[in-house]
Amino acid sequence: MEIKGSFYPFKRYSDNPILTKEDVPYPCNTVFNAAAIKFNNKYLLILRIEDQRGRSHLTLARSNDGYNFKVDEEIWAQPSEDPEYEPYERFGLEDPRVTMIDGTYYITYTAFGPYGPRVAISSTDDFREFNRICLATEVENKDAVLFPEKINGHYVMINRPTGGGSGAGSIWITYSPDLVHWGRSRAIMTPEPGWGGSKLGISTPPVRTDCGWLALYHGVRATASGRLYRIGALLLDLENPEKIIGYTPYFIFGPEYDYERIGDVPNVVFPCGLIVEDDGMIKMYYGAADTCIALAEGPLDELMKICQCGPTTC
Ligand code: M1P
Repeated sequence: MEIKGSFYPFKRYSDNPILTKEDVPYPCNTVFNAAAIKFNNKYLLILRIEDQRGRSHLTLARSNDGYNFKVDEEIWAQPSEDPEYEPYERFGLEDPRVTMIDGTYYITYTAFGPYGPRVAISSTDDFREFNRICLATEVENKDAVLFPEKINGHYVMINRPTGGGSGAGSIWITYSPDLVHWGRSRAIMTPEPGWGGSKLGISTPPVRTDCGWLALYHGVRATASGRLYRIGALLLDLENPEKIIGYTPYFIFGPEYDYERIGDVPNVVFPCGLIVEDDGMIKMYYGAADTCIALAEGPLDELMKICQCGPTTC
């Protein structure tokens, strides 16, 4: 197979990590796995912050330049007390991702409770209100992202149900007329022996490019000393997003530095947010070792090139 471009398109920011628990203005255990978006010309991260009970909530951080963030004093979203949500969010809100659709911002997150993890969706127009829309899946499902526009009249979500059998840890796609009722679900990518052999999950919301929907995904390999989380990229057909038209069969980013190797969960890089700048550079915000947040940057065209050296191309 001919490899076009670099294996490693992302360069780490020299002052990584960009956020640690020391930057959070109240006591907590860790800050990691943040959604990212530009709002009112500012960079905004939706942080997953784990408290000292081991339960997570969401707090916003803001920046003028995408590198230096200030964390809000107040928590933005905590487990709901509404009886419809409470049993499913009791243990926390985890791993947010954000997508703008028709001017409204939609947040997908993992609602975690006694029955297990399930995907929830909320919305906001102003990043003040956090309006719960629904619990979108049953349990044992997480790593969900929404596409930034309806496709063929439907909202589209990618997520990762787990379960026994050969379907364990595969990436799935599902459709909805109203963001509440989801169906026509099918698996689009399943683990193969190698760097993502144990499970896969989508990492970042799809970005429209001329060639297809571009998204990052994570692959997990179970090793003798624990799980290793690394990142690949994939391209989905613009009209038929369940069709993979290119992907990196190798990982393009993995834990190397101490802040990625050492922490509450070692050897984890876990992006939940991508921002594509006007000059074609991508900012990838990722949780490192489930303990802090770091940033890496790379050119979009390089990422597109290496996606297209997978088994299929557009
Ligand atoms: O500890 C690594 C990651 O493990 C889970 O991710 P996944 O279910 O995709 O394997 C999540 O808890 C995630 O938050 C965490 O970073």
